[in-house]
Amino acid sequence: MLTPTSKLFLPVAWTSLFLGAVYKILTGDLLGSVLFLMVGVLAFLIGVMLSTVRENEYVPVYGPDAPPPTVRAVAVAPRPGGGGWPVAGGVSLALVMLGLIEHPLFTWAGVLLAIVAGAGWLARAASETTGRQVSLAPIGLPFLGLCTIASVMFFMSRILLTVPEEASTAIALFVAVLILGGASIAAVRPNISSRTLTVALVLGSTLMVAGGLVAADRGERTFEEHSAEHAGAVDVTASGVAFKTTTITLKAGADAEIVFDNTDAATQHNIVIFASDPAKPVFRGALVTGPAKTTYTFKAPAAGEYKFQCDVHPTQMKGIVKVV
Ligand SMILES: [Cu+2]
Repeated sequence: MLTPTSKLFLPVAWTSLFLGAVYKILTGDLLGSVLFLMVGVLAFLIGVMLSTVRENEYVPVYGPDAPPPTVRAVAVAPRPGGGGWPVAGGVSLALVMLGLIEHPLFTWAGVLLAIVAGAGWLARAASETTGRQVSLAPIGLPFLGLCTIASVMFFMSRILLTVPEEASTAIALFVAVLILGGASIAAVRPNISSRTLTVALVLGSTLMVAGGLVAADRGERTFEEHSAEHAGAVDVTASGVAFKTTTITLKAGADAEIVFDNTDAATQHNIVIFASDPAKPVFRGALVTGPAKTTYTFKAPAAGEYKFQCDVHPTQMKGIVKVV
């Protein structure tokens, strides 16, 4: 016979099996459908188990002439359980599973949390059994401090590496002032309620973690620029008192790299880039006596069209620089 609780779990089981099948058909993703399957099987097992355990859900029926039930005295015992630790254990398991799908980082966070939850749970169980309080504060507080510092470093670094270079300095300063100022206020005004402090801390860390995750997802600014820079290194060859490349394309504001190959023996060439007046160049490369090769590195100017030429042979050797 079905109990009210099993009537809750069995539909959950069918629903997740159905959703798993739909998910597999729509996306073809195996891991996600396995997760749905696991939830479904778990809900099914719980539902079956609950449908056999009925004693607590149905009051036994007594006849009208039955004697009143005997009242037994019960000893009041402390409520068993691990406080919040089982919940932390569950969260750690969820993190480990999330790590399998999303990012190994979640797995490490889950393993770390599992260790903490295990230690806390054991300490709590020991206190309940022996009646003596086991304090984890001497180990727990430094550990918590280290974890906080590490996570602030990690998430803030993700944010700072993703936002534009100029904004990252401002954000770093702002956060530093915020932390220092907040800690100072909390230190000199002990009458601030712990609720206010908790709300502020939870709000701040949620913002930081959310921002860090979004930033980690978007990727690092410097990484992208580095790869673009190396892929975009421009080769310019001077041969027979002429540039073999007459159009150079650069990325605005990026670190530009021009590999200049002068093949003319005993002849000096260089590259000077300017908007209109060669006397006011945005970049002037050193003269190279051929045959020799050099690499010019400089900051590309703002977007626009520029000219380039050789200082020694300005009429024969010239071209266009497109900065996009
Ligand atoms: Cu020249």
